[in-house]
Amino acid sequence: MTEPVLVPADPEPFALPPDTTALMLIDMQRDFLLPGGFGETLGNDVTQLQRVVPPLARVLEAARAAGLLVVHTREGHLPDLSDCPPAKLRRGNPSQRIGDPGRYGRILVRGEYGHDIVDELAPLPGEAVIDKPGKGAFYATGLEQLLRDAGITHLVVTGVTTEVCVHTTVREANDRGFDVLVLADCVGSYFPEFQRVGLRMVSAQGGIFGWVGDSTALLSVLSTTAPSTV
Ligand code: TIU
Repeated sequence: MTEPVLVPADPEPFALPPDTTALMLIDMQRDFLLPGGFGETLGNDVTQLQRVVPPLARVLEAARAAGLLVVHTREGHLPDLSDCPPAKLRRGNPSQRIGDPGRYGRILVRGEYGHDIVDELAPLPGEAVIDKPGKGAFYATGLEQLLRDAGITHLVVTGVTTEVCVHTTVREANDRGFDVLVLADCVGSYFPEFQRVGLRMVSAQGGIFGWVGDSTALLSVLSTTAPSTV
């Protein structure tokens, strides 16, 4: 059992216990990040999300080296869309809908190229990949059981988008008793103002949903931890 390390964060340093902390990468999928994917069909500027990849790749490498549990998630649906609520399918006025053929295969459908994670952050064999039909990673998935079975108490949350799937997951995790650190430069929104306010909403009111730090702060302390051998 290694001692917690203190990560500089708002509203106060985050005491991170390396043995019971998981790194979560939310929905770093081609459909959200690449031109022509689902994100762009919703009318969004995908370049806003691409800046997340380099710092997150550094955090992923450091987390693996420190022996943290790594959990990737992917938003998407079964090929027959039976797990996609009709309201989600109809929502908005996208040029293409979930399940339609897109530049990277059927949009947000499991097994398609666009549904999978960008090459730079590809899961290693053995890393957990949680497929989720909703915005939150706990809803209708085995995530909570996986974390409990692994003895996880703390989460470092990264990914896209800040105010949608990251926020929903952070709130779900907070209600389940996990301590959550969000890395500001490793989460991304299509909307700069949502990025700013979304992060403030996590750490305001004494950390109502969790803590907010950044990759530099985490990397400075993770490099001092070694994987536990017991
Ligand atoms: N549209 C948007 O901002 N996000 C999503 O649809 N899913 C996730 O955030 N992953």
